[in-house]
Amino acid sequence: MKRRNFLVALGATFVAGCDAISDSKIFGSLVETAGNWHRGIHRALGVGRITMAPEFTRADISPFFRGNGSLEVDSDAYRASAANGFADWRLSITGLVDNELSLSMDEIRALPQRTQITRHDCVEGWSAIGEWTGPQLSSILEMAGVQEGARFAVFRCADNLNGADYYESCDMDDAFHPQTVVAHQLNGEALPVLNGAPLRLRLERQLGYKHAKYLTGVELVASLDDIEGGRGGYWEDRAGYQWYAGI
Ligand SMILES: Nc1nc2c(c(=O)[nH]1)N[C@H]1C(S)=C(S)[C@@H](COP(=O)(O)O)O[C@H]1N2
Ligand SMILES: [Mo]
Repeated sequence: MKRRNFLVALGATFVAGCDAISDSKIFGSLVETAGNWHRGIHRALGVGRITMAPEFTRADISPFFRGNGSLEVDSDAYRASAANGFADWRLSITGLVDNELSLSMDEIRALPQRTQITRHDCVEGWSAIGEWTGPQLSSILEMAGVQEGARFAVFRCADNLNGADYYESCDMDDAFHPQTVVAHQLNGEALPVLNGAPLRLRLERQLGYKHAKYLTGVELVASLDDIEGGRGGYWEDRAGYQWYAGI
């Protein structure tokens, strides 16, 4: 893909920050990776065009953002970490990256932040609107340096649900989408335990089960075949939920 088309595909938010890094090694590796990104039905519907999930105003925020699925992580280590304000929590970035990272909460809070008010739609039939704050996943992946051949981001979680670790995944288009955020705040407060403290993914163009809570790691891979059940997510492996859960 030509560099200009690549910029158009990424949209204005990313372009604004692009000049500074356009000659960097990181940018070069992103451009090479871009050739692999255009696959899948959602792309066929809107070639090269970035679509944004609707955003709302503070007046639209739901009075209570309910929890669903795991409502905490059932381990002494998690409870100890929570009691300590998650000061020891780390987010690892591994797999097909130039530099594996292990980020502290302070490092995550020190990155440029995005705040967005979006509607969460659960496949079970409820919705809630909340204001999420955190760094864009794209800025974290740029720091790590995406290697050629990376096609999916796998999201690792601390909770175990009915005997298996929760996990999710998305393609590189969604990983670099401007509204894909590693959130540490809900409605201006530290993320509640119920909603995935201290870190949860926001993947705004897709259904609720894609928004991994209790996030511990992001792993870039070439294929999902060898990850857990091979279908890209906890519910995809068990209940036949769609991997691309576009809203
Ligand atoms: N780690 C983890 N992430 C998860 C889940 C879970 O059980 N564990 N449930 C998913 C589902 S089905 C939904 S609808 C949302 C619920 O987010 P909430 O608890 O903030 O409402 O989280 C998603 N992410
Ligand atoms: Mo859900």
